[in-house]
Amino acid sequence: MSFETISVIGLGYIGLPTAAVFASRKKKVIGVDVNQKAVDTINRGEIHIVEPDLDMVVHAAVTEGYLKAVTEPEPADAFLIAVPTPFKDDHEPDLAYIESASKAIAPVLKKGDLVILESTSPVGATEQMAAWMAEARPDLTFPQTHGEESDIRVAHCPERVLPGHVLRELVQNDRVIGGMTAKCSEKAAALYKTFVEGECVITNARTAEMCKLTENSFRDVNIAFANELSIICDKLDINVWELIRLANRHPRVNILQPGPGVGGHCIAVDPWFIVSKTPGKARLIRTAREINDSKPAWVIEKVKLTVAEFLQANPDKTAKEVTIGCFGLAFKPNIDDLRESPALQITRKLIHENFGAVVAVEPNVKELPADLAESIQLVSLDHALQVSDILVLLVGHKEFIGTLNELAKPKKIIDFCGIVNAPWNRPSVMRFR
Ligand code: SAJ
Repeated sequence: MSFETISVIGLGYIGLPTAAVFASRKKKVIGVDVNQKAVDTINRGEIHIVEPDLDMVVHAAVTEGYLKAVTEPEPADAFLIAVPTPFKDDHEPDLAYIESASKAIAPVLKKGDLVILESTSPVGATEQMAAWMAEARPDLTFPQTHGEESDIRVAHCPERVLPGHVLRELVQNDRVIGGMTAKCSEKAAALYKTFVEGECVITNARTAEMCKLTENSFRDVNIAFANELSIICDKLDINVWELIRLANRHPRVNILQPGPGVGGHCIAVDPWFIVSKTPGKARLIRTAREINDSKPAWVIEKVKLTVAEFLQANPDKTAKEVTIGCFGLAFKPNIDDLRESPALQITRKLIHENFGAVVAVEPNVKELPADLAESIQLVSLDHALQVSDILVLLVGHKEFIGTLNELAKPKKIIDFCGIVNAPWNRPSVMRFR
């Protein structure tokens, strides 16, 4: 099975690295994106997203002629769809991007082509995608009606890479291959073996869809457990990080870390895809979402309580004279991604409380996007330490660990991410398991 030309639809955090890795294996890759600016950037050999080393790989792929970006699909032997799958206001999955991507490639499909859905999707989305393509191309046959005899092969192969480690994980992680038929799986596995060094494990499309949702829900439930423990421990005057560290010494206990909430584009979204399909059954999964989503509000209450305590201890001051320093704005440690970030959400809300000033430190960004720059004052670590009366520690960036313990000693500190309350964390050993 040879794939001369591979098309990747959606050149975002998953699509672009995937396109670049295929191109680095000397495959002709056509990247498709509706965003003309992103297309132009890529065709200049540059990137519009932040991911370590991706710039070099894309630059090489474009200059050697293996990767080009376009806004309209062109014929190819395999199509990988890596578009966003957000949820709507009621937490129902929004498949509009998959619908428009599958309808956009339908006119260029030909007998023998393979279409893979990589976007994280609710169970049944791959069948739905195949139905949209079949409707647009009645002259071709699809697996849902023609099984192993179909002209077009369709599979779901969810991406599972961790932002910040995408290029390594794309190659090394095992890959779940969920074909709509056995031949669909076989063809999809052959495609991924172009670069995947992990195992390509074959299943059906529905199980593959559920598998990805299960992985992220498992992490969400585990973090919710840690977050619930942190609220309980706060009441009982116990250091939750020490507690978890001790409990994790048990050979069959492995609790994740509490924080100011769960952010990012995956873990806070995907569990809802299970809940929306089986609302009465997914009780634990829903509760975990609710616990994690309510953590920022709890953090804000704790800050307000601390300000009240501070004012009691400093009766000469008023709330208007209190400066709050927020440490970290990104959605998790050591990245520059501010989207869907609980730390950012908390900082924004604190600005609207009646305090004197709120300053923020985020060592991973040089300047804030325009809409944030108006409301949040971004300052250096030293400056924040100098001017803040209360230090609100929101993200365990490596720049804060160790340094903050020492420098911040005389200040009032509220630690929501284990920077000072888990002194065994050092940059060298700090990692998210
Ligand atoms: N978080 C905690 N405590 C922890 C670990 C994480 O509060 O112990 C928080 C982080 O601060 C962050 C959020 O959870 O706000 C999510 O971060 P993450 O590192 O757990 O996950 P993501 O969203 O960057 O990537 C996840 C990964 N999924 C799993 O680890 C099961 C990744 O492999 C997936 O490919 C990705 O979702 C995705 O695209 O679905």
